[in-house]
Amino acid sequence: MIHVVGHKNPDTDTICSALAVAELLKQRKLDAKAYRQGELNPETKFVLEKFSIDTPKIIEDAENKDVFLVDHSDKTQSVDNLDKANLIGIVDHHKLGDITTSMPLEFWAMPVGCSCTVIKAMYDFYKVNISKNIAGIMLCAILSDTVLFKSPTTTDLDKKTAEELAKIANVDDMTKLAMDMFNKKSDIEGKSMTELIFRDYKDFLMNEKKIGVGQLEVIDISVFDKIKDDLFEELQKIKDEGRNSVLLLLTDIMKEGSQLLCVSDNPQIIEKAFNVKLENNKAWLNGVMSRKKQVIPNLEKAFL
Ligand SMILES: [Mn+2]
Repeated sequence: MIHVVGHKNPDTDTICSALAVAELLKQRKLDAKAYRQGELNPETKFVLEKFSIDTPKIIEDAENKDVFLVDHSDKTQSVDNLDKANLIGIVDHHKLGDITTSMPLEFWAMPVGCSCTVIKAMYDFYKVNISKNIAGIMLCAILSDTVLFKSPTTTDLDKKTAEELAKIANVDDMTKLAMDMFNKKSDIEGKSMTELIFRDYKDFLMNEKKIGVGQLEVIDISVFDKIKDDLFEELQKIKDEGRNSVLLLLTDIMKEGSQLLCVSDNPQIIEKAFNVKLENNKAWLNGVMSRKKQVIPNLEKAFL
């Protein structure tokens, strides 16, 4: 059986992509099932409930399994023992990571705003119809990853694909659906610092240094004012586990920018990466909404 799975600390795109690819593989008469690596965030829970889709089961080890990866190609974000798995395929829209294979595989990657945009192209390629509920969660993934088409990662294909999926899913107000989702992720009441930081967090290896980058997208970042000291304390703990730097982006969906919180052994490299001066380990990054397009490339260049 093919285990379809996205990255650790799963977001809406990674979960919905695993479900959509597993469904496509089944339609292609292959035995496949979606899995997840970690707990669902409140936005993803809302999306699966809305379209009546069951939560995928957890996968912890890839050894001797047939695996199809979605939404990543970096080992640090993938399942343990991936090198002992049989990698069947990858669908992604990030930078190419460090995963390699010894066998030929199906590999779909496009520089678009969402993995589900690529997956829609796969459905079209195989001439497979998308069910109403799968179309609904794929649409939500696009709205989430592109932040309702505001993220600079958004392409015309994402917009066109979202329109097509909305028609199949019978969604007549995409903006309302997106705002319902963003309200879910803006509710941080009662959440622990660990849960918040790891909700959408990725580790990267840059010049042999481990760099962690988390991101929280909310409608108004003033919700974090009262807990910033606690966030910093937790960031320091995560850094002390053997990382060179840990960054947290507090992204304001309405102001279309992010406040950067950072603890680092090399703060001057972080300043160089974003061309800013850190004040009390913080800086406002105007217009920065996308980790993959506006944050990781800058960091990789600065850490070279
Ligand atoms: Mn994605």
